[in-house]
Amino acid sequence: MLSVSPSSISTLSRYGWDDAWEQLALAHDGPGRLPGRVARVDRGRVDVLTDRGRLRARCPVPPAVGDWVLVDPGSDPRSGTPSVAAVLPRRTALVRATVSGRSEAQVLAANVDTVLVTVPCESGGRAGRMERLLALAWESGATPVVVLTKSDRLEAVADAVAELALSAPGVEVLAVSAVTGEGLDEVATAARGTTVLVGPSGAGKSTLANALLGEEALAVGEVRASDGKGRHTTVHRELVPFEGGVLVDTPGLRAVGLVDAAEGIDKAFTDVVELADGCRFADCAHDREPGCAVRAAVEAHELPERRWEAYRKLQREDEWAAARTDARLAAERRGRSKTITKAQRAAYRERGR
Ligand SMILES: Nc1nc2c(ncn2[C@@H]2O[C@H](COP(=O)(O)OP(=O)(O)OP(=O)(O)O)[C@@H](O)[C@H]2O)c(=O)[nH]1
Ligand SMILES: [Mg+2]
Ligand SMILES: [Zn+2]
Repeated sequence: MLSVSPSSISTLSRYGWDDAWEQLALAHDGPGRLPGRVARVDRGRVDVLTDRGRLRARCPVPPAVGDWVLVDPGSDPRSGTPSVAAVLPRRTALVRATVSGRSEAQVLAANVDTVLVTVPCESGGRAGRMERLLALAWESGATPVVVLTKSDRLEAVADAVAELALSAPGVEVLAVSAVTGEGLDEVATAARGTTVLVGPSGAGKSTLANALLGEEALAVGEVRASDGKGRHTTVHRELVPFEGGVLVDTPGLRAVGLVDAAEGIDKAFTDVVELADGCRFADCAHDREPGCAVRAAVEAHELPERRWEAYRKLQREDEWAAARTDARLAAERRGRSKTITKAQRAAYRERGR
C-alpha cells in the first residue's frame, strides 16, 4: 500500500500534490513507498520533500527538480538509505539544449505551471534574450510571465514595461523592486502553482524568491560594478515551498539553446505568425514573394526588423538542433510530457468555458 494518509496529503498538497498525481502513484505502488517531490539534485542523490520531511535518497537515474517520485525508505541493500523507486510521468518540462550543444537536452525543472522570465532593468537590448526564454517557457507547457527586476533603479518604469510588452505578445509583463517591495503583490499573484525563476545571472532571481518567501532562504550575490553582470551566485536548482505555491530558483543561464521548440517559438511570436497567415502564398518564404504580408509589415515599420530577424534566428537554430537531437530524447519528450501537456491544455480550455 502507498503510504499516504489524509494528513500526509495535506502536507503534500502544499508541494503541488493532487488527485491526478495520486492516481499515477498508485500504478507504482509498493510497500511503504512514500510520494515526494524532488527539491534538489546532486550527483546520484536527490533531496525529496515528503510528508515525513526532507529525505536524501539515492537515485540511479537522476530525475529533475520538480519531479514527483516514489521513495523506498531504507531499501537500498548496501547502505540502507532511501532510494527512488519510480519517477512519475511529467506534466510539463522546461528543457534546454545543453551548453556544449551536443545532442543532449537538459530538464531545468519538471511539472512547472508558471515561468517567471526575469529581465534586469540595467541590461540594454533586453528583448532578444527574453524572446528566447519565452519560447523555452511556452514550449514547456507552462505559462510565462515577464518580470522586469530592480525597478527602483529605473526612472521610466512604465515605458520599459511597454517596450518589453511589444516583444511579448499575450504575456503579462510586470515590474518589481525587491528593495521597495513595489510590484511584489502582482508577482506573487502571477506566481501560480509551481513557479520557476529564469534569467541571466545577477537579474535578482534569488532576491525576488526571498522576497516572495518572506525569508532569506537563498543566497544573493553582488553584480560586477563594471558591467552589471552577476557572479553566478546560485549554483543549484532548488525547489522551495512557500505560502502561495512552490518556487524553483535556478542559476543564471549563460546560454539557452532551444531544442525541439518550434511550437514554443511560434507562441512567443504570435504577431509574426499571424502576419505570415496573411501572405498570398501558403508556402511563402517571406523573402521576395509577391503579396508577402511579413515583408510588407517590416517595410511599413509595423513589425520591427529586429523582431523578424530574431524569429528567423531562433527557427534556424531550432531546426539545426532538432536535426542533431538524440531521437530517443525527442521521442521521450513528445511521447510523455507533450501528450500529457496537450491533454492538460484541453482540460484547461474545458474548465475555462
Ligand atoms: N536595487 C535593487 N537591487 C536588487 C534588486 N534585486 C536584486 N538586487 C541586487 O542584484 C544583485 C543580484 O541579485 P541575485 O538575487 O543574487 O541575482 P540572481 O539572479 O539570483 O543571480 P545568480 O544567482 O547569479 O543567477 C544583488 O546585489 C541584489 O542585491 C532590486 O529589486 N533592486
Ligand atoms: Mg541566484
Ligand atoms: Zn510572406
